[in-house]
Amino acid sequence: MRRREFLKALGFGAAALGVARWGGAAESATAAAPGAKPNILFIAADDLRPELGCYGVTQVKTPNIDRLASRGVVFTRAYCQQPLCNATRASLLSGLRPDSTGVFHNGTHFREKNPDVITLPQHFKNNGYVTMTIGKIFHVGKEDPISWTETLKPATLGKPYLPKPAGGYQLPENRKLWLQRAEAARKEGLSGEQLGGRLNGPATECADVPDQAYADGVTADTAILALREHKNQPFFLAVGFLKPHLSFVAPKKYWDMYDPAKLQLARNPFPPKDCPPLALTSSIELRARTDIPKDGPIPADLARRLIHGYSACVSYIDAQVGRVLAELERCGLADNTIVVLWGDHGWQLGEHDLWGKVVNFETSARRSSSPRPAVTGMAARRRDWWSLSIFIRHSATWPGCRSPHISREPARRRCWTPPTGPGNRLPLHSRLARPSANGPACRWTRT
Ligand SMILES: [Ca+2]
Repeated sequence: MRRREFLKALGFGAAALGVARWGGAAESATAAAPGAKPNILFIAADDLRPELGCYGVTQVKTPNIDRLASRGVVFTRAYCQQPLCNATRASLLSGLRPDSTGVFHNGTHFREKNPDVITLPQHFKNNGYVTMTIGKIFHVGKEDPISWTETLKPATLGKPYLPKPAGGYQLPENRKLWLQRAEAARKEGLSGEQLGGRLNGPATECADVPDQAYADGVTADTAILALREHKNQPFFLAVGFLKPHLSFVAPKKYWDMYDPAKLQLARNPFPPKDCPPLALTSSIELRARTDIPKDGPIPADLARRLIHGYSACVSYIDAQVGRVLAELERCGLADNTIVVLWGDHGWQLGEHDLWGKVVNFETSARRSSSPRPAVTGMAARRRDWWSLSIFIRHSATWPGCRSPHISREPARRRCWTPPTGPGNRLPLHSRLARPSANGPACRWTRT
């Protein structure tokens, strides 16, 4: 897609700027003033599969995201560069491929190898925006203070905090278990990945608590407060939700939205024919949970509970997205705000007998992407292929910025040279580094 086409897709054509009123049935369109700076609401969800109502999936209930998508552009063929949090987020936020960032694992900070890279929020900051972040945008522990005017402190809308979550849990028995494990790990002197591998509890939790009992409810509250405070200046507000990442913990009311007996289990719970073992994963992220067998098959009733929990978490963040969008309207900001919603990669929910990410199969590499243009009548579905870094590179041309996003792919030697496809077209590809290999997955066929 060329620059002009991308701008058109976002609703910003060369001739005129349409402005829509969020949530209203009747739309109004007005010409934007030259040089206007639309606000950016940049919402991320961790490990969110593109299995939402707006993608034609009826099993998962996401009315707020569906409503957002109905007024924007849905990318139905968006793929991550790498199905792992840190690598894909470093790629997305820098506009550079993993070959260029040098970030292939969760342990590397992208600044170590790219000290001068201009990130997307940094670009907006350099162009006169107030840039704010709350929750997980960069990978946890790999934050980038220079990108932000302000890193928001978690706050609630006057409601008291519940007891500080222990490992993200709220049920007393889960909190007790997690704290015991944490204390034991501390006495053993564990650190780093060893400590992280020990700090786990059960894979799911269904507690009858308010939204603010878990981090994402507080993140939504904090974003709402930020909208109220900064509504009179151009802003780039990044809101990073932690769910539906493991553990699948969500308030009971979101679990109650689903009848577990009606949830569809994976239709292909077996490895692909002739699949090399290197392409699979041990599902260690799930297996490390205290209530999950360390090996062997995942029983159907457990698989159903996991899918139930994942779905509840998706509906939980959908509700938080809805609360933030409602505030956007209440503050009178909806007419001049571009909303982008994205997931960092997919997740295997039993497909190919795998649970988790870190594989290159479709269900891990494909991701959610639904930028909402501030323009009337731009509901559209884009079936052409997108990768995260391409998406952000095009974002260099977003309105409100005087200069292009300056990150460029340095002339580094690629770890892997993608072959050409039909018509000498380069494929879109995801990759995943194993200790002994760097595994690419190519996609040529446009469907
Ligand atoms: Ca993730």
